[in-house]
Amino acid sequence: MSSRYESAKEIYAKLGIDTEAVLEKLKTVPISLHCWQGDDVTGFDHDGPLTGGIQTTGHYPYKARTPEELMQDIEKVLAICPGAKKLNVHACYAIFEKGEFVDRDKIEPKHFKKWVDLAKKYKMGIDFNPTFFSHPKVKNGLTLSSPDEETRKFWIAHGKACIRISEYFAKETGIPCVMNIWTGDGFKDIPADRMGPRMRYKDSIEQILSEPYDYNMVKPCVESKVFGIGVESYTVGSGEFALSFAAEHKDKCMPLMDNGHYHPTEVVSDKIPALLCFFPEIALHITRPVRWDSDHSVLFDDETKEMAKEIVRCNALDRVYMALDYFDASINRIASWAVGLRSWQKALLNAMLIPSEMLKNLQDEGKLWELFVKQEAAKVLPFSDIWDEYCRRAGVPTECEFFDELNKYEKEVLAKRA
Ligand code: RNT
Ligand code: ZN
Repeated sequence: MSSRYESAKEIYAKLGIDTEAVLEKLKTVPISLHCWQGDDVTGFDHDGPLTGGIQTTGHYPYKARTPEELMQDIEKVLAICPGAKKLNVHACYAIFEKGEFVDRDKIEPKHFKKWVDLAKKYKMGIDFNPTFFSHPKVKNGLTLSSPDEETRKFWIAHGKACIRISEYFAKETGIPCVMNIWTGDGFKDIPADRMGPRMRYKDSIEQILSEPYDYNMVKPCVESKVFGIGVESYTVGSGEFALSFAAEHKDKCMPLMDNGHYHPTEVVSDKIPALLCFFPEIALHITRPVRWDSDHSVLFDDETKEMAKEIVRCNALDRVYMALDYFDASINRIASWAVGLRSWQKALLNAMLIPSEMLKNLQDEGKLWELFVKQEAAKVLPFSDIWDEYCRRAGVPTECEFFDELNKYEKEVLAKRA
């Protein structure tokens, strides 16, 4: 134990915070690691471009090209980040035998066995996502909300297949599987009918959720979005749509908020406690939007800290499913992945080290300028000494060692891929 940790521990103890208890708790909180940062959301079931209003930008070399390379990179990220993790897999990451192929409406658990093997190796759960984009059956930009019945049927079948695969993940790992429904359905220009696509989307999701599953183990959620690239005028799955849908089907799904999916001055940190008043559980996609839903890697920045603070002080660590969702192709992808994961872990630790009870009391007693001063004081407590200790105990690099570790992997593994 470092002397810096010892002295920081005393400082926190004076504020009523038991750093030992915090470190013990933090390491049990799972964060879902998105497989799609490693290959720019490409997957293994198609050769076409990324569609659905999302975009990766940049041409940094060494992207993972095969399941083996992607898993190798994931294992590296796991090895250099502390704490509990889950894997987050998209349906387009189905792994087929040589010469085998089935379309997305026909995928089965066996196509994801290798993901289960990886998860078991690290005692992790798996979250899942049907892939309603980057596919020839996206017709005129629409999937589950398409007026074309054949198209809609195909995508409903895909959603149902994904429920069955989610159930397989939950059974194999013994850990609930969060299955997120997001589509990029929408229009570039002003639509003539806004309600029709939403009614069809509602019906489609209801049909998907009619596939039998145990809600204790399979946790479907509906992700909303304000707009996407090329889909600027109208999004079928808007904020109001997704929230209302989840509220109406509370016994079988929950809302998912992605903090890149709102107007720039809206903050998800404020929405978390609002939703927790009504929903037993909610899900998050944690990202960093820069001017648009750019999906930059998460940083230890103000809004990230604020989101974690809300989860912790609402005492909701077991009510909020936390998943990362960003994709940066402009820098070393492992660095982007791991910095994002560590940033969210830091944000949670930071939140757990804030004397929230004391601050809450000041608010309730109306001592607002004392609160103002003490909230600022809390920001400069010796957080980094606790974080370094957490990393040391987990056997992962501390901040000072981190770059060298990434650089070594780039030289020894990634650079050989070119
Ligand atoms: C897109 C959504 C969605 C995707 C992933 C790949 O804007 O955030 O969650 O990023 O499904
Ligand atoms: Zn998302």
